[in-house]
This record gives sequence, structure tokens and C-alpha cells, in this order.
Amino acid sequence: MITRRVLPAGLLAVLATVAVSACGGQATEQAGQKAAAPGATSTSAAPSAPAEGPPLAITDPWVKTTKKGMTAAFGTLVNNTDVEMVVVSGRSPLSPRIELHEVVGDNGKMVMRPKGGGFVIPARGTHRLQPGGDHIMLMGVTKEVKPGAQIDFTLTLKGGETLEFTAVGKDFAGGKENYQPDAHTGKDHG
Ligand SMILES: [Cu+2]
Repeated sequence: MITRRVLPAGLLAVLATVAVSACGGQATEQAGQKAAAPGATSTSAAPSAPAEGPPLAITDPWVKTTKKGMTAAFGTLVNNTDVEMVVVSGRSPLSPRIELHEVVGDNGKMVMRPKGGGFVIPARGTHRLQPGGDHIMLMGVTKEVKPGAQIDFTLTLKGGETLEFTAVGKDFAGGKENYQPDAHTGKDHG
């Protein structure tokens, strides 16, 4: 008797699955997008990931060395999926206050400011964080970052997924790349 009750339910489930996948390309794509997103949790979830890598990764992450105060983190965000990803916030034990910044020209000077909408990584594309361009801004740093230091970061995507990585401390002479920490002076940064 129990099997008779269970069977129709199982059949319904199968029918439902068939119906969903028969809805056409668009619906199937959306289902694929939803399935792909939760996988974007962490690069450390890599062992079972396909050869192309995790859904979202960052290559060569590094943090500019500093005594204290402000610094920034860089690297190249790599989107291995068919859907756009948007990084909306970041956190790290190194700083109580992290913002996603861009560098723009303002009356002939390059200034930094929070990037509205966050960092967008196109489907199957990359988004480079580099001195003079978009960067992860760390403010209120109280611990010295020396060359080779290992700094943990967590970036959060629009959908709530996260990317965790460890960036390495590197010396960087800012001059020609227009990376100017003092560009923050007079802006909203504390
Ligand atoms: Cu900045």
C-alpha cells in the first residue's frame, strides 16, 4: 500500500522535472544560472570543480604594504560562468572598513571613490583590480602589512555568495600608476 502512495508522487516529480526542462531555452538557462550561483562560494571548494576552475576566482591577489592607515588590495577576478557576477562588498580581518573603489579623473586629478554598483565581472570574463583603477580599499588599518604577509579576504556577491581568498603583502611604489593614497584627503574617507 505504501508503495502505491509513493509511486504517484515520484511520477509527479519526474513529470515536473520534464515540464521544467521542456519550457524552452530561456527557462533552462535561468535554471542553470540559479544552479551555478551557489557554487560560487569559495575558491577552496575547488577539489570537485571542473578543470576550468571555480565559478568565481581571483588570480594573483595582493595587498599594498603599509605601516597603518589606508591601503588597497588588487588582483584579477575571473568569472567562469555564463552569467554576470557583481561583487558588492568585501571584508577582511585587516580592516574594519572596506570599500570597493574606482579611480576617476576629477579636474585633472585622479581621485578614488566608492564604485557605485560594485565590481561587475562579465560572463566568462575578467575584472582587473589594479593600482590606478578599481581596488578593494582598506581603511583604519592598525596592523602593519609587511611583504609576504597573508591577508584573508571575503568578497560578497550581489546574490549573497562569497569568494574567500588570501592576498599577499607586496611593496608598491605608486608614482606612475596614479595610485595616490592622499587622494582620499578631503573626500569622505575617515
Ligand atoms: Cu581607494
